[in-house]
Amino acid sequence: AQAIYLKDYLPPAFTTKETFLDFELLADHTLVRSRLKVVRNPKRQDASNEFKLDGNELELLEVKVDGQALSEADYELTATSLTLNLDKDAFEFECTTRIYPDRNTALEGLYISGGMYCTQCEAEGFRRITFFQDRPDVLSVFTTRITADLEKYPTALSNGNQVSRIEQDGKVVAEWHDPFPKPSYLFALVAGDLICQQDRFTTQSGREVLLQIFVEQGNEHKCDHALESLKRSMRWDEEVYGREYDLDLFMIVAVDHFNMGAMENKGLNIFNSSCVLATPETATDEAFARIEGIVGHEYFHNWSGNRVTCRDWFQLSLKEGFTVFRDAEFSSDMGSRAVKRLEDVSFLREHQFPEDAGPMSHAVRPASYMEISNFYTVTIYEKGSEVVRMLRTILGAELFRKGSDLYFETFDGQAATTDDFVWAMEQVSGRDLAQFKRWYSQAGTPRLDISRTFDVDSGVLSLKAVQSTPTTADGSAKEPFVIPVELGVLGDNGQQLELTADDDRFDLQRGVWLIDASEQTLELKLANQTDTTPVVSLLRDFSAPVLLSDDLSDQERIQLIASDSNGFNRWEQCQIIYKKLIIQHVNGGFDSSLLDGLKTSLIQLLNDSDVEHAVKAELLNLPSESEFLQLVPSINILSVAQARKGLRVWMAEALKAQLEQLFVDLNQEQQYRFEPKQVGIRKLKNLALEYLMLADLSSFQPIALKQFETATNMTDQLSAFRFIVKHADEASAERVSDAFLNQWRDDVQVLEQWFRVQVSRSDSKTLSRVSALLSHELFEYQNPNKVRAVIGAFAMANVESFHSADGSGYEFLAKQVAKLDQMNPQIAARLISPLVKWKSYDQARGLQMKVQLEGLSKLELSKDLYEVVSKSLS
Ligand code: HT7
Ligand code: ZN
Repeated sequence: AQAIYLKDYLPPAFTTKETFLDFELLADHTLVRSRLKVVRNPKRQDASNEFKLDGNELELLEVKVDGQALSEADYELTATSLTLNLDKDAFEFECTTRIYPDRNTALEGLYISGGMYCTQCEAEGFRRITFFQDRPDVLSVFTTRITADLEKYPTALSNGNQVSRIEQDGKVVAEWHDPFPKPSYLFALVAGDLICQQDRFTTQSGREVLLQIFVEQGNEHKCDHALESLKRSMRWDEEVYGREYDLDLFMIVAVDHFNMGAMENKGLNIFNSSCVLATPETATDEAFARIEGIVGHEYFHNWSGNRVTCRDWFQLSLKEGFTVFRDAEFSSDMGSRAVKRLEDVSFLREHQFPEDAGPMSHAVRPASYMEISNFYTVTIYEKGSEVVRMLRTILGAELFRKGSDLYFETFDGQAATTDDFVWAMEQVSGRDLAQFKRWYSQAGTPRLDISRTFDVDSGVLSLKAVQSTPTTADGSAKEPFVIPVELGVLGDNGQQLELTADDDRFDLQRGVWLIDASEQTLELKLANQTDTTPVVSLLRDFSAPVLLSDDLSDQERIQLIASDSNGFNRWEQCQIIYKKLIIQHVNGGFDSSLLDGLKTSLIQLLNDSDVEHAVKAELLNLPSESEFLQLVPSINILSVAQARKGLRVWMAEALKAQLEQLFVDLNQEQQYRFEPKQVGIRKLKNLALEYLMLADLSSFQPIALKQFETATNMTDQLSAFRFIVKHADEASAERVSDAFLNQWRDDVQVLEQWFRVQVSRSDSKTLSRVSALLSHELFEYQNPNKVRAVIGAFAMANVESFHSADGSGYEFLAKQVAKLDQMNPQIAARLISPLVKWKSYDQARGLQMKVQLEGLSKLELSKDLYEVVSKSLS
């Protein structure tokens, strides 16, 4: 497999302006006739006559140029392209291809999910439908005709507006036109027998938009939350970004077989059904929040992605990083800002930091790739969002909004780059952001060390910052980043101290320090006399994606937990203490004086009625095992898991009285609503229940069982189910599992949760249980959600069993990945990721993982899997 490089980018010699597609959906194949209006591309400087189209697994039946049929001698046909040499300024190109959607298990291009036709074209799926310039810098206006059996496929949809629909001779012929030029990756087609739920939205300029959600029969009662989320997203984008929807129709279709969460096709979003369908009885609060976020994310792409798209796939974060940032702000505005931020930071540290330290490490704007599907990563999405967040922190909210307005106005209808985005921010702020752009071009997580010196006589607090970034997979040396550090200086009881500073890199008003050198010092003069070195609250709200170390004592951290006005940092100081304790345990045992201090502050927090319920729950959540791999090289992951468990048990016992009281106070029956206060109550109540089970299983298992049996919403039922399966005796776990399956076997979304919970229990039979699930009558290898729920959840979430010392977990995963690679390479390449970071583990485990990767490398692999396996072994 060949790598593709950003430095080789060249605009095509020709560009397609109009695309006419005619799909005939036949019983065992589909005929696709395409007619393209092509012109020379003004962006290309040389006089090339090459008209190159991409194609993959297509049967080519006919090619015409300006109405003349071509013979094989007139073009060059390879397994992945069709190339013509045309000395013309403009021409019409036609071709007919035959494809087989029912054999398409890769779920890219046109495929069948549960009897319904649907498409997934991003990134390079369109070339599996017809020969086309399948690259995001070719934008054309699409007109699509679909002919299908009327009885089986009465719903026939594509992008834009429906221009006609005829039902005749048992067939439906539907024609759609999308007036907005778009790249092929935003094309969509759906045909099935679907039910639609609809609503209306009036835009800020007074236009009426019809909103429709299409689902399989029987799911129509599960659309309300997604519809409401859509309306909230539309209003939010108008209010916060001044962006209005541009078509008269916005459609969402739910499909069961989907490689990712959802897809922002223009006017016709396609969603993984687990990311749309919800009722209080079948979906947890977490699922409600995820649906709201994803509906928002896909909707926001209408501007950040569709109206302004990407020039090439190296610019993927231009749309994804920005859109994740937009959806995170949307979710923060709809729910709890503090909770959203700390959830996102935990996710980043758990997944993106290890990626950045591993063999698949890449920059937010990568320099090369083999298979673009492998680059839909936490770096492109989540770190990309952090980069946009830093831009907002540096510019301030007002200038950032001006910059985004300028970006949308300037590049509307065009394919842009991350440089264009930063250019807009430079224009409105007058700042030179050249050095800041290293966040786009350099991979790696910077280490930032900040230490204090305090001169009592002058009242000057000096902060010395040292930054360095370890080498990443590409081996390049790292230049200093521009790191915005939000900070506050605090007095003994947590009050913010007044200060002055004469430093152009410090914004006194907003408390933002820009660190742009390897070493840098900031002098802060305190307005009032103090005798002791003041406490600093650093990197507030996680203002930059770095690994910070500072010189705060345990006592000072405890003080911050109690009194920092920045909620994020109160949580962060708890996390630092938890990490310290867990590492202590791995090395011998907990420091009891630190435990005492922690206990006092946690009790104080739990009793503080000003702290949100959800934040209290988050404060009691421990960092995941994977965060320790970055902190202590070659640490034994099982020792970390045991230490973590030990700390949880200690917390459960130390806080038992408070947790019991909370459980009683919060366990009140109320009509389910997805709103922040209720969500917080359920989160804290269920967390209390799990801790109480850890402290006293015999007393609290019956309470969990009662909650399982009587719960009226899935949040409470699934929590109880999960706790019993994880912590109770085997017989009880089996009993509730059977009961849950009997209750929910016909509900696809709940069934996924059942699979997940099944693989979460760690005991000597785990692996045989996981294997048995793969032969379960309700399991399907062809359904990525089920694969993720069984194989993915086992490898990612059951640390103790997956990493068991005999290596059986690794062997199991490698075997499954090899099998899946034959059906769905994208899923196989994603699923292997727990093995990829083998170098971060202790030597014995690392070797066992490596052996499995080496075994895979000897097989005939897809391009997707080959890239990941070969990079991890190099
Ligand atoms: N932009 C979408 C990406 C996506 C995707 C990529 C590769 C393979 C399958 C896929 N399904 C969706 C989703 C998003 O970020 O909004
Ligand atoms: Zn996206």
